[in-house]
Amino acid sequence: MATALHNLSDYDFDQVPDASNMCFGIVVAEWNPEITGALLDGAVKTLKKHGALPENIHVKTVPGSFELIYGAQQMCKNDGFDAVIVLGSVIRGETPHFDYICEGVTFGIAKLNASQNIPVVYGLLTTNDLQQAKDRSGGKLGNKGDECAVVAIKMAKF
Ligand code: DLZ
Repeated sequence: MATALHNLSDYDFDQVPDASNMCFGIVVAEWNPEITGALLDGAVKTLKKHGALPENIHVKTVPGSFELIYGAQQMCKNDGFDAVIVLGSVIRGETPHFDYICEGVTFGIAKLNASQNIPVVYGLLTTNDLQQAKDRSGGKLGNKGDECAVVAIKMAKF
């Protein structure tokens, strides 16, 4: 699970299918906007790099990461999408709230994957501090948004 040696933006380009006929939904949380905005930039850029057309990338925002579940569920009802990506950033605070949000979102997205016909890609950064989130949203450890885009294309093909 450790990512300290793994750059989230590193992948084998040739192993990623062509996405020019694919349609994607992205749900992005407004909390920690500096982080989620960077995740979104990475995801969109990588989808386009593999051929996805701008008009086939549909982005919706939700207030916080907890709302990613509902947002993704609504997007799953649109059978025009080949995959849905959720992007959020939860940063540990002083109370146990962090644990409840992370567990809730993780469980909710897992449940969608088991119950819906569209893959839902889990792009939730769960970090101890802001620096760890920056490192994983375009910083020294790459961008989780890039990774999610690659996973979405592969799962859409699956
Ligand atoms: C309330 C809350 C807190 C404390 N922290 C975060 C966070 O770090 N990242 C995030 O995406 N959302 C946070 N939220 C908001 C919750 O996700 C949710 O929007 C509210 O609890 C309302 O349901």
